[in-house]
Amino acid sequence: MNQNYDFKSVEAKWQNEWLKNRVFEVNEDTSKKKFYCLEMFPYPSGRIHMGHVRNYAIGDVIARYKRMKGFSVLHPMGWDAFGLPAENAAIKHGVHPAKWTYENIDHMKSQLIKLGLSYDWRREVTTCSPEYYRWNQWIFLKLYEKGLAYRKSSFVNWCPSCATVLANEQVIDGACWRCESQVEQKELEQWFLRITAYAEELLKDCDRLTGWPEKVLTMQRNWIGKSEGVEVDFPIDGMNEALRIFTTRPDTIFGVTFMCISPEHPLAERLCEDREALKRIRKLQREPEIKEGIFTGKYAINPLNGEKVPIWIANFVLIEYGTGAIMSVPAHDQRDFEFAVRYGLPIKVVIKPFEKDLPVPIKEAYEEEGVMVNSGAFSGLTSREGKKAVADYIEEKGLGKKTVNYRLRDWGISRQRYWGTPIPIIYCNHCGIVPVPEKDLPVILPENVSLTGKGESPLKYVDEFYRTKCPLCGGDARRETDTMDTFVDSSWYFVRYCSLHDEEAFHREKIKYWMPVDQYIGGIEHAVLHLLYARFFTKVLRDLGILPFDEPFERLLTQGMVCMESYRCLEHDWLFPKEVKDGRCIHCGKPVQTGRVEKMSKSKKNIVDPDEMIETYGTDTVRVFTLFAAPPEKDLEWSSQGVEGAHRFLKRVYALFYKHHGWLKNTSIDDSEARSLGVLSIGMTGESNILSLIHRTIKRVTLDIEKEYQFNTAIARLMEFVNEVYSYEPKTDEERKLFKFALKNFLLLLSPFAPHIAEELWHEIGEQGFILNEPWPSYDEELAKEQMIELVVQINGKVRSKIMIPQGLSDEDVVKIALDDEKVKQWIDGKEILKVIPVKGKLVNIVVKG
Ligand code: ANZ
Ligand code: ZN
Repeated sequence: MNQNYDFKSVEAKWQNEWLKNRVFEVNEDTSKKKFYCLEMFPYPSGRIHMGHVRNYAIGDVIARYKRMKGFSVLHPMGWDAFGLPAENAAIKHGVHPAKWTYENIDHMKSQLIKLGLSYDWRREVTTCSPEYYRWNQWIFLKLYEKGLAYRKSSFVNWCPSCATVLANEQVIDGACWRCESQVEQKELEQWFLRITAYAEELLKDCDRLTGWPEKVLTMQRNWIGKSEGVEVDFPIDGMNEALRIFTTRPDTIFGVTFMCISPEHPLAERLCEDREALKRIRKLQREPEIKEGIFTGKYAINPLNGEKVPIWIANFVLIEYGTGAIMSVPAHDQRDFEFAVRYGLPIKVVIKPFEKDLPVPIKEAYEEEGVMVNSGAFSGLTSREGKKAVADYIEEKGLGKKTVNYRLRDWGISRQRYWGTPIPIIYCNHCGIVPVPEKDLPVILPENVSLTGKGESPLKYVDEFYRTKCPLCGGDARRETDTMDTFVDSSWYFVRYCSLHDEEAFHREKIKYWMPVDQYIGGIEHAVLHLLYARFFTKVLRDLGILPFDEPFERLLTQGMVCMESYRCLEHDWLFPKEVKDGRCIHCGKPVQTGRVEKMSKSKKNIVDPDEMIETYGTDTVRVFTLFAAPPEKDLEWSSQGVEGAHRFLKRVYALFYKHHGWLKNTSIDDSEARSLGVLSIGMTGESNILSLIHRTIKRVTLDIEKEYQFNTAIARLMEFVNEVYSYEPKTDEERKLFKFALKNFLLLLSPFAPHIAEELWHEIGEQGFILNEPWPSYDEELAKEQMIELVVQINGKVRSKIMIPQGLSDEDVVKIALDDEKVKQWIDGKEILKVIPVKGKLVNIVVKG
């Protein structure tokens, strides 16, 4: 055995062995229960960053643990390989997006292999390959057949800087989610997927997703945004026409003082003569800060009280929501209130608070519940009763009907981009829109294009692609030149992993065995977009008879961010951590300013490069650090001391085994022998029994993993174990046997976290086969019981309390327990503590003033 922990050769050796022996390749094994562990696949941007490392390390621990627990584990990886950055790189550096993408994939794959991740690479999915995207196209055709894919002209969110359409979900506070430019409105013919057809089911099934974080479910529910209300027809004065509005507050209908319609409303042009004004309002749509309107000169009649109210066109009324028209009740809706104040429109109170009166005039809208007033026969009802009573009345009299509305919009998937899946549609002058016949799939993305990055899709200028023949009449026709939103690619990739490349994409048997994903792991930034689309596609594929279930992801873990403080020099701006030495800039020697701890980002240079870390400390250290520094769902603060600490721990593990390797190799012991020896209570120190120590450790580590994947505390248990046995010297044969038993089990527990060193030491102590194929150790409740000892607490030399505590706690924990003790508190409360001295985990001396 090598005396030093040579992590480089150890890690390279086992990565090689694993690949050579194809240990991560998995096939359907009906004798075992399956477990599908999936991490969100990365965009091949060029290099792995620490966020990836954390995401995949978490997944790898789960996969390895489940494997040892006897599951047949599917753990695949792939590339979300279409997208804008490849095109931007092409424009900037003159490389073809395909070349750029595939080179990045090569490099990143080698990085993932160096992380020791247990992927079955035979299943690698690359979304930009025709053999993958042909199925995007196939799904699109199926959606088209079912009327779930359709084309319409509409205003779209347009990012002028990316020169492309953005989905509503990709617009954050009016800005592009990628480049943060101000988003504009532009009218285009677009393809849409009818996700709204599944709105109710997507909402309802949120209740079933008990393995998802509540936060994510709330975001999904809000995004779908179901609201129940009524549609009411307001006749337009002097026209044979009614204005239909949607409201969730029929109880306020007697307070209507004006109406507002969207500038896109079909009646807008007929009601408003001033075309210029209308144009101006249109431009201001989706600018939540601004409230602009124009009076049409026309009036509507409130069907409940016959009052005539003016009709306005307002920028804040959305065409896609409800009916695109609203009844405005300024007294009870703040937005209407501000509009009324701005344009001097009347405000009429019809809901009074239960306890008090509203000021006259009111200073803001009263939006709470209350009692109806000035509301004819309905006055006196509570607003809650009124909602129902007025809605019933409206239905009875045929003035309107109760309806449900969803915030969710259909998903616009057309992108004026090159690097994406071609939409399999042909336009023929005679036959109109013609879907590409299934047998002609895939529609291959041509390689020879010139990219400008602006405006229309570059495919328009590739004649061989653009000009084609109509599959129906054989006449001249054109292909659709837009490509699909890349979120289509990631909406079903988890299904593709179930079968191998030379097999069909939707292999029923294999899908039935592997799906759904048991554990999905990824960033919270995908809480609405990706996860909602994937749920939608799952339901669509179910309805096509392909998937025999309703939801793709049983459990979801959203890991926290990897954060770090940033450094800035007056002279040299942001600095990488390695450009700072002793608080000074290494370039100019000026003191640096330290910024707050925040997500690692290139712009602030508060990043550490995984490759460098692996080079210096090894993969196992990087894994242990990221897993130990915080529970998976919490943010993690990168610290070089922390990395050093993780590295020291592994070195200590290595040294411990090195110290004993001489006899370990030739000593063997199994479970039952260990038990019979264990009752002899051979101890290290006389109080702790090594057999119960290892059982306790197995129990704690297992429970920590089982309960919410608390890997940080699990690793802490392993560290405690090493501390306890580090200086133990077994003397007799029996003591040696028991110690070997403990150490062997320790390695099993360590192996999901630090697989390389565990594998190495496993062989060094004379065990056969790969440790990763060993079963996870089990524990005995009786043996795992905590051994309690009495902790004595002295205050100023007098014994003041005796507390029973588990043995083997750290000094820090013991002090905490002592200070929290009720009896102790009585003696120290309000006094200044001068000193606290823990002694061997059994005694705490507290010295207080006075
Ligand atoms: C009258 C009223 C009185 C309203 C009141 C609210 C408060 P949710 O809950 O999100 O569904 N609304 C309806 N369609 C709209 C559109 N296309 N653009 C902008 N606003 C629209 O919101 C429903 C409420 O939002 C509706 O109820 C309507 O205003 C407004 F004291 O009608 B309410
Ligand atoms: Zn035709």
